[in-house]
Amino acid sequence: MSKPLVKNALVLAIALGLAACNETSTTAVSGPVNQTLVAADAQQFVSEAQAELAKLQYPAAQAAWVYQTNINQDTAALTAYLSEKHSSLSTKLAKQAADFNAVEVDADTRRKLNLMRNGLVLPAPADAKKSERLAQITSDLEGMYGSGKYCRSEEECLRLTEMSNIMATSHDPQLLLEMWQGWREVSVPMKALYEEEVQIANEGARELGFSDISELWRGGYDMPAADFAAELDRLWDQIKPFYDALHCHVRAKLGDQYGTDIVPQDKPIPAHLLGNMWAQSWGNIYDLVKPEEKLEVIDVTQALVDHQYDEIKMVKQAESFFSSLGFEPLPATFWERSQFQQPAGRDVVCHASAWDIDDQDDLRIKMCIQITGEEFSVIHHELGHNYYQRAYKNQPLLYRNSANDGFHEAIGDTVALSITPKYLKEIGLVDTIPDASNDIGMLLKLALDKIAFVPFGLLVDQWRWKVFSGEVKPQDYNKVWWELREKYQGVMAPIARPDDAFDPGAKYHVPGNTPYTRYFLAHVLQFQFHKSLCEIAGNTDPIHRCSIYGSKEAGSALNAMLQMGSSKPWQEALQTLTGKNEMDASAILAYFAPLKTWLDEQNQSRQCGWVNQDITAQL
Ligand code: X8Z
Ligand code: ZN
Repeated sequence: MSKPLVKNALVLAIALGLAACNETSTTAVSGPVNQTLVAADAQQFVSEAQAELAKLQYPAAQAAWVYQTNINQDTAALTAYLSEKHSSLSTKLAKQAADFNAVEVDADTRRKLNLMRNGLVLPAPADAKKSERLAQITSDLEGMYGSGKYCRSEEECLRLTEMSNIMATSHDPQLLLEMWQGWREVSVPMKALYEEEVQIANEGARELGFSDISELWRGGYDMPAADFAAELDRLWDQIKPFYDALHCHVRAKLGDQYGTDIVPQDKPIPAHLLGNMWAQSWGNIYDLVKPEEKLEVIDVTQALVDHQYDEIKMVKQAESFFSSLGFEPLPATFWERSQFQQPAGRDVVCHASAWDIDDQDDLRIKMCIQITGEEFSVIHHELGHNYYQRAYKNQPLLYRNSANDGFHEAIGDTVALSITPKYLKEIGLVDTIPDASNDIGMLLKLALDKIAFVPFGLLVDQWRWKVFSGEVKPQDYNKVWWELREKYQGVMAPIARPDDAFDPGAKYHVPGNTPYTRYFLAHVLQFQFHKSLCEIAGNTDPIHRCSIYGSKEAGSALNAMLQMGSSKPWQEALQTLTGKNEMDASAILAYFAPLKTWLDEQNQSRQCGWVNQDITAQL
């Protein structure tokens, strides 16, 4: 997770982003010339800044941990206090870094100065009152999400974990609608706070010379912000035809299941029927959309239950995958300090995250693990963060981060792509490996998670960037959210939304202020990584059957990239592992290619695409 998301010191106030420009030379950046400063001053500034940040970062991380694993007014006050201190220090240093804009410095120092300036998520304004208010709101929103409940009656209140389980397993449209609506009551009171938060953080961004926070968020990718936006469009254009084919098939099958009154065949799909609270990944409805012919597809949830896996055993199993690649086992403190289960009697933020409290060995995950195949993958996802954090721990503080934030999100997922039938047999979770005639089932199940996610991964920040820039005003927050959901995902609200609804706030990363484009990138990158690692491992199977389990060669190639941290532009890190310096969706498309052929056959006589108020998408 990051902000787990991924939590480490820097990450508390500084995102997992990178410098805005790809600095490879020693030329000075433009800006007011300060005659008195020289390169040695810049180096000294960077080194002192890192030391100052380190001093505050660890207590701030500890306070955030205590808060998120025990939400109450005292822990809220402690985390707000320390995060304000850390955040105002980070912003002060970011401003000072700009003093060196016109000073000729070596490329390494320039990169660190850029990271200092561009790495903030919500910059604090210089005004102490505003800075304190920002920290307060940030912690309040986190707490509101973490402690959120929907009460069906005076006696029965449900938490997100329970509601998500119902969304994943029920096929009762009334019950699904109730859960869907109920969880969105939690975010109604967030709206005013969110508005205020955006306003204050925008002030902080302007003090740093950015037009608003969106410019900051888009600036962390070693390329101009406008080029990055174009990169996103390019990648989405590559994937969209596949997504449209999947959407068409799923809508038709849901029409069969629920009737075309509930699932009209020319409109977006109602958001409560896709097996997930946010309709972001659809693997849980595999049984409703699977091929007619009887195919053998491994049910990992069932296998875990049959083999009496508990939370710890699932994490141990995931750790042993990384060990098989040559990574050192996790430290004893990981097992002592992590939160694996939802504790009784107190509120916690259940949304999964990975933490690096001291930037050295105090690695932890925080989850409320469910015994399901889906959560088994999430555990690998989180451990991917932890192994990344450990791999770059010897870098200078400003480089203790991923190449770009998509890389951090992609590592654990890459490893999880190797949870193949062959691997499951090897570790004794299943007895037989289904033969290749069953592959369409396996590919469909995975595509329901991976391909279905892509437009959601894109739209969350498309919405936020418009909100931050002021293009979308508070009165239109919810309306534009649903316009984007319809445009990108072809998913619609199942019922008219009330005027005071703030549906984006029902997704963790909005009140949690975690940038989301990282997951879109991760879904592209993980297939690029998987392909390269499989080649390195000498795989000869079709790519969707490749597991890198046990390959020390693949592990060491992966580690070579991880240990670079953010010391080099991400293009170089990508090149190190894949030999290419561009993000490219052809790997994900190649992985699922046989499924595309199958989907196109299924859709032959179907009317695909969707129409809504503003947007017509025709296939
Ligand atoms: O938030 C996460 C991780 C933690 S970084 C569990 N993910 C996104 C989400 O849940 O919305 C992973 C995939 C997308
Ligand atoms: Zn993550």
